[in-house]
Amino acid sequence: MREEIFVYFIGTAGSGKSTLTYSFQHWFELRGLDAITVNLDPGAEDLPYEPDVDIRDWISLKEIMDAHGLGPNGAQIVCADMIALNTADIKKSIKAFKSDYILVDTPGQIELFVFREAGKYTVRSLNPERTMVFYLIDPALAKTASGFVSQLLLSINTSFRLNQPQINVLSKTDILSQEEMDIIKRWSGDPDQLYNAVTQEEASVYREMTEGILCLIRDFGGYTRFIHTAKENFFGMEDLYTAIQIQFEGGEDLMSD
Ligand SMILES: Nc1nc2c(ncn2[C@@H]2O[C@H](COP(=O)(O)OP(=O)(O)OP(=O)(O)O)[C@@H](O)[C@H]2O)c(=O)[nH]1
Ligand SMILES: [Mg+2]
Repeated sequence: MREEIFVYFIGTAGSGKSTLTYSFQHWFELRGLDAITVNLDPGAEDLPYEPDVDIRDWISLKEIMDAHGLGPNGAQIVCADMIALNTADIKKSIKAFKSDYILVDTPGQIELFVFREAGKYTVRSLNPERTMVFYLIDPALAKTASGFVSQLLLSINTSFRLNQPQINVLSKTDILSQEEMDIIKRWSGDPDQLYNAVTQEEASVYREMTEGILCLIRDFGGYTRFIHTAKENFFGMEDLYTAIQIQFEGGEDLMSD
């Protein structure tokens, strides 16, 4: 049996991780392919899907808050570290499904998964050889050039921390006008246009810093193609799937098996 592929959706709070997890699994289902969903957010409320494996079965944010007298932020940190303590059980649960694709929805606060060691440990423990990260960029935070650059920096930070194949996804594209979309496309394809846009927005004192940051983005994949998604009509799902096939199957489509 072929080993399963882990697909992580990571991004800032509200960037659309849970919605994309739901849409992508639904897309798989409609094609007769097998994918399960894993919720790794102990504080998740009202998920748009019913997770097949749910961290909330092991860890409850409310219980941690009550037991340790913590507020939601402090409790989230304790929970994030507890995820790592439960990876063996989570892995067992996932394996029991014998599914080809494991779609992993990560905690709302990106820092809990990306900056703390627990996230890295979880990814490594589940399956570091067959892991792919889709980094979600929220268009609401990418409409200005400096906002867009900050998002790319967070994406690079995620790649630096987790060290896995990673592709940027511009989520919720339906909230952008055609003009806004065109501008973002220009920025993501042309370092000079992005540089000019940032330096026009910001005072000249930032020029040197901007140059350094844009070099970093250029050198570490910031100008690669984005996958565009939106929750209606499964927009972008085929592209996500193709990216996975290219990464792991050399472009061979598992649907043909
Ligand atoms: N217009 C539009 N709204 C979307 C789309 N995807 C998600 N949303 C909305 O954006 C909000 C956040 O979506 P979620 O999927 O919960 O985002 P998340 O990243 O899981 O959020 P947290 O887990 O809280 O960080 C919800 O109100 C969604 O309905 C989309 O493609 N288009
Ligand atoms: Mg979510």
